[in-house]
Amino acid sequence: MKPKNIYIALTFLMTLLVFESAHAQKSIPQRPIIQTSYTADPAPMVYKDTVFLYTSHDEDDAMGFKMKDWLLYSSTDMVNWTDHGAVASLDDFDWVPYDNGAWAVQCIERNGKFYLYCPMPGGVGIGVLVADSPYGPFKDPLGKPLVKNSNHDIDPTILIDDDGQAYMYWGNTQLYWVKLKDNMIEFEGEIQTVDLPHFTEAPWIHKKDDWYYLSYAYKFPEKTAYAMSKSIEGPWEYKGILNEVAGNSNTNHQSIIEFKDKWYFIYHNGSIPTHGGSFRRSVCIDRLYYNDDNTLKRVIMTSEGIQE
Ligand code: FUB
Repeated sequence: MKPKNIYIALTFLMTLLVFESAHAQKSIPQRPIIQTSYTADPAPMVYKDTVFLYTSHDEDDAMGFKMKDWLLYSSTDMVNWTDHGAVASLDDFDWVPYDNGAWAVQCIERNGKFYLYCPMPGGVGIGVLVADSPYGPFKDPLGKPLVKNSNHDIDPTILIDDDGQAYMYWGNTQLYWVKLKDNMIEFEGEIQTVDLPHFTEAPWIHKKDDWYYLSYAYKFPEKTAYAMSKSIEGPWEYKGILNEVAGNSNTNHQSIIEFKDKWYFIYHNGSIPTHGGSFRRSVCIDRLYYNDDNTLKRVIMTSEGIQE
């Protein structure tokens, strides 16, 4: 090869390397907390001195949503996580007609029992499983959906208020809520609707002091927005964007907890190198902070995540 051609080839190679390296940096916004499975839709439950993190599970070869079971991880410091494997799956519901559709769950404890609310898309509904331990085994006490209200019955979020009344919010494009009886497996009263700007899905309710916060996936690709209220029954006041689109994933699904006097914002992105994406997602965690007027500071997604 002529020296001039060698020079051109080397210049081309260097340009390619610089481009690839810059691209790789950009496509890894955060090192996910779990590197051994694709995990999405994080639903943490603080119980005693432990965070139990239930997640959806994207299959390794998924090219669209391919989700069959729900995984559990636990931590006592938000840095080190123990893998408990799959604690529930679509097979736990006799009435579910398919083997792909294990979407975003949430688990909540009441009187020593653990209730896992499991949405199945396409109008199949939201089922509930019950166990005596956060690790399961979970059983279906109803043998039918708890919610079968519309084609939008996904993404349940549950909060037991200080007076003991339990509430469930859920929905996709339309947000619904209903009171639950003390047994946690029946409705009390009628299903209500709430309208929030550009509500897509993934509602999550949390409470701090005397404020209720309703965060949700906003538009598509999904950012996270939130609203606040002095009552869990609303009216809700829209407060703006809480987080930007997270790297390399069209969906997001946030959750917010306080653990050992710190607040955390838990979400998913598609950042596992090479193979991560909108259908092979990974759970990440960053800190959440409040302003003096109780509104939320916009989340800063970091590449380090939680380190201490
Ligand atoms: O993981 C399946 C669906 O994608 C969830 O139910 C939504 O919140 C979105 O994350």
